[in-house]
Amino acid sequence: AETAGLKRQRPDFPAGQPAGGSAGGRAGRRISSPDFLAADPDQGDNSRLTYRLESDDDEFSFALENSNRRPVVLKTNRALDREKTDSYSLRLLAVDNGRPQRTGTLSITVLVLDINDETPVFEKSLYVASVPENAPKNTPVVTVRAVDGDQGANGRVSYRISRE
Ligand SMILES: [Ca+2]
Ligand SMILES: [Ca+2]
Ligand SMILES: [Ca+2]
Repeated sequence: AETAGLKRQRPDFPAGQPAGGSAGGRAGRRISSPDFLAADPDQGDNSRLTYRLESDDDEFSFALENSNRRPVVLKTNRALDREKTDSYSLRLLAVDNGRPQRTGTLSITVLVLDINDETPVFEKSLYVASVPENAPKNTPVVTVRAVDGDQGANGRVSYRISRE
Protein backbone atom coordinates (compact mmCIF):
# COMPACT_ATOMS: atom_id res chain seq x y z
CA ALA A 1 0.00 0.00 0.00
CA GLU A 2 1.35 3.34 -0.96
CA THR A 3 0.91 6.45 1.11
CA ALA A 4 -1.55 8.68 -0.65
CA GLY A 5 -0.07 11.72 -2.25
CA LEU A 6 3.39 10.17 -2.50
CA LYS A 7 4.79 9.95 -5.97
CA ARG A 8 5.88 6.53 -7.18
CA GLN A 9 9.63 6.22 -6.69
CA ARG A 10 11.98 4.39 -8.94
CA PRO A 11 14.44 1.82 -7.54
CA ASP A 12 17.73 3.54 -7.01
CA PHE A 13 21.31 2.35 -6.63
CA PRO A 14 23.51 3.98 -3.96
CA ALA A 15 25.02 7.20 -5.26
CA GLY A 16 24.01 6.14 -8.78
CA GLN A 17 27.70 5.83 -9.52
CA PRO A 18 29.43 3.29 -11.73
CA ALA A 19 30.57 0.28 -9.72
CA GLY A 20 33.59 -1.89 -10.34
CA GLY A 21 34.29 -5.56 -9.99
CA SER A 22 37.07 -7.87 -11.00
CA ALA A 23 37.33 -11.48 -12.05
CA GLY A 24 40.20 -13.84 -12.62
CA GLY A 25 40.55 -16.49 -15.30
CA ARG A 26 38.11 -19.32 -14.87
CA ALA A 27 34.36 -19.60 -15.24
CA GLY A 28 32.01 -19.45 -12.27
CA ARG A 29 33.84 -16.69 -10.38
CA ARG A 30 31.47 -14.67 -8.20
CA ILE A 31 31.51 -10.90 -8.00
CA SER A 32 29.48 -9.04 -5.45
CA SER A 33 29.36 -5.56 -3.96
CA PRO A 34 27.03 -3.65 -1.64
CA ASP A 35 26.80 -1.19 -4.55
CA PHE A 36 24.84 -3.79 -6.49
CA LEU A 37 21.83 -3.46 -4.16
CA ALA A 38 19.16 -1.01 -5.13
CA ALA A 39 16.78 0.59 -2.67
CA ASP A 40 13.16 1.30 -3.47
CA PRO A 41 11.37 3.75 -1.18
CA ASP A 42 7.98 2.28 -2.15
CA GLN A 43 6.28 -0.42 -0.12
CA GLY A 44 4.83 -3.84 -0.92
CA ASP A 45 4.72 -5.00 -4.53
CA ASN A 46 5.90 -1.64 -5.73
CA SER A 47 9.25 -2.17 -4.02
CA ARG A 48 9.80 -5.88 -4.73
CA LEU A 49 12.80 -5.81 -7.01
CA THR A 50 13.90 -8.10 -9.79
CA TYR A 51 17.43 -7.71 -11.13
CA ARG A 52 18.52 -8.10 -14.72
CA LEU A 53 21.91 -7.84 -16.37
CA GLU A 54 22.54 -6.17 -19.73
CA SER A 55 25.61 -5.69 -21.82
CA ASP A 56 26.32 -4.12 -25.21
CA ASP A 57 29.52 -5.95 -25.99
CA ASP A 58 29.10 -9.43 -24.56
CA GLU A 59 25.96 -10.91 -23.09
CA PHE A 60 27.32 -14.36 -22.43
CA SER A 61 30.36 -13.65 -20.25
CA PHE A 62 28.40 -12.77 -17.10
CA ALA A 63 25.12 -13.74 -15.50
CA LEU A 64 23.25 -13.04 -12.29
CA GLU A 65 23.27 -15.82 -9.74
CA ASN A 66 19.68 -14.96 -8.75
CA SER A 67 17.27 -12.45 -10.19
CA ASN A 68 15.34 -11.70 -7.01
CA ARG A 69 17.40 -12.74 -4.01
CA ARG A 70 20.01 -10.84 -2.04
CA PRO A 71 22.92 -10.37 -2.21
CA VAL A 72 23.09 -9.56 -5.88
CA VAL A 73 25.92 -11.69 -7.26
CA LEU A 74 27.39 -11.59 -10.75
CA LYS A 75 29.18 -14.67 -11.92
CA THR A 76 31.32 -15.42 -14.92
CA ASN A 77 29.62 -17.64 -17.46
CA ARG A 78 32.79 -18.80 -19.15
CA ALA A 79 36.53 -18.56 -18.74
CA LEU A 80 37.81 -15.05 -19.48
CA ASP A 81 41.03 -14.17 -21.27
CA ARG A 82 42.60 -10.86 -20.26
CA GLU A 83 44.85 -10.97 -23.32
CA LYS A 84 41.72 -10.83 -25.52
CA THR A 85 39.35 -8.63 -23.45
CA ASP A 86 40.58 -6.86 -20.33
CA SER A 87 37.33 -5.19 -19.23
CA TYR A 88 33.59 -5.48 -19.67
CA SER A 89 30.87 -2.83 -19.41
CA LEU A 90 27.65 -4.13 -17.92
CA ARG A 91 24.37 -2.60 -16.79
CA LEU A 92 22.51 -3.91 -13.80
CA LEU A 93 18.79 -3.18 -13.89
CA ALA A 94 16.58 -3.22 -10.81
CA VAL A 95 12.91 -3.51 -11.79
CA ASP A 96 10.14 -3.07 -9.23
CA ASN A 97 6.88 -4.97 -9.24
CA GLY A 98 4.56 -2.01 -9.43
CA ARG A 99 2.34 -0.91 -12.30
CA PRO A 100 3.77 0.55 -14.39
CA GLN A 101 7.10 -1.07 -13.58
CA ARG A 102 9.94 1.29 -12.84
CA THR A 103 13.60 0.61 -13.36
CA GLY A 104 16.88 1.77 -11.84
CA THR A 105 20.15 1.27 -13.69
CA LEU A 106 23.71 0.80 -12.45
CA SER A 107 26.76 0.79 -14.73
CA ILE A 108 29.33 -1.82 -13.78
CA THR A 109 32.83 -2.14 -15.17
CA VAL A 110 34.44 -5.52 -14.61
CA LEU A 111 38.21 -5.58 -14.95
CA VAL A 112 39.74 -8.92 -15.81
CA LEU A 113 42.70 -9.67 -13.57
CA ASP A 114 45.77 -11.22 -15.12
CA ILE A 115 46.88 -14.75 -14.49
CA ASN A 116 50.20 -16.04 -15.77
CA ASP A 117 48.87 -18.09 -18.69
CA GLU A 118 51.09 -16.78 -21.48
CA THR A 119 54.54 -18.18 -22.24
CA PRO A 120 57.44 -16.04 -23.49
CA VAL A 121 57.80 -16.47 -27.27
CA PHE A 122 60.94 -15.55 -29.22
CA GLU A 123 60.44 -13.40 -32.31
CA LYS A 124 62.05 -16.17 -34.36
CA SER A 125 62.14 -19.87 -33.61
CA LEU A 126 65.72 -20.14 -34.97
CA TYR A 127 68.47 -17.56 -34.97
CA VAL A 128 71.61 -18.17 -37.04
CA ALA A 129 74.60 -16.07 -36.03
CA SER A 130 78.22 -16.00 -37.06
CA VAL A 131 81.32 -14.61 -35.45
CA PRO A 132 84.92 -14.39 -36.73
CA GLU A 133 87.24 -16.95 -35.16
CA ASN A 134 89.56 -14.24 -33.93
CA ALA A 135 86.81 -12.07 -32.45
CA PRO A 136 87.92 -10.44 -29.21
CA LYS A 137 86.24 -11.24 -25.95
CA ASN A 138 82.80 -9.59 -25.45
CA THR A 139 82.08 -9.26 -29.20
CA PRO A 140 78.28 -8.99 -29.68
CA VAL A 141 77.08 -12.09 -31.58
CA VAL A 142 73.33 -11.85 -31.93
CA THR A 143 70.39 -9.90 -30.48
CA VAL A 144 67.29 -11.87 -29.56
CA ARG A 145 63.96 -10.88 -28.07
CA ALA A 146 61.06 -12.74 -26.56
CA VAL A 147 57.64 -11.30 -25.70
CA ASP A 148 55.10 -12.43 -23.14
CA GLY A 149 51.53 -11.12 -23.38
CA ASP A 150 50.85 -11.17 -19.64
CA GLN A 151 50.77 -8.10 -17.41
CA GLY A 152 53.43 -6.85 -14.98
CA ALA A 153 55.71 -9.48 -13.49
CA ASN A 154 53.77 -12.22 -15.32
CA GLY A 155 54.97 -10.75 -18.62
CA ARG A 156 58.48 -9.65 -17.66
CA VAL A 157 61.04 -11.81 -19.47
CA SER A 158 64.56 -12.60 -18.35
CA TYR A 159 67.07 -14.66 -20.29
CA ARG A 160 69.39 -17.49 -19.47
CA ILE A 161 71.77 -19.50 -21.65
CA SER A 162 71.91 -23.23 -21.29
CA ARG A 163 74.36 -25.55 -22.99
CA GLU A 164 72.86 -28.08 -25.38
CA1 LIG B 1 45.30 -15.51 -21.45
CA1 LIG C 1 53.74 -15.12 -18.71
CA1 LIG D 1 47.37 -13.63 -18.68
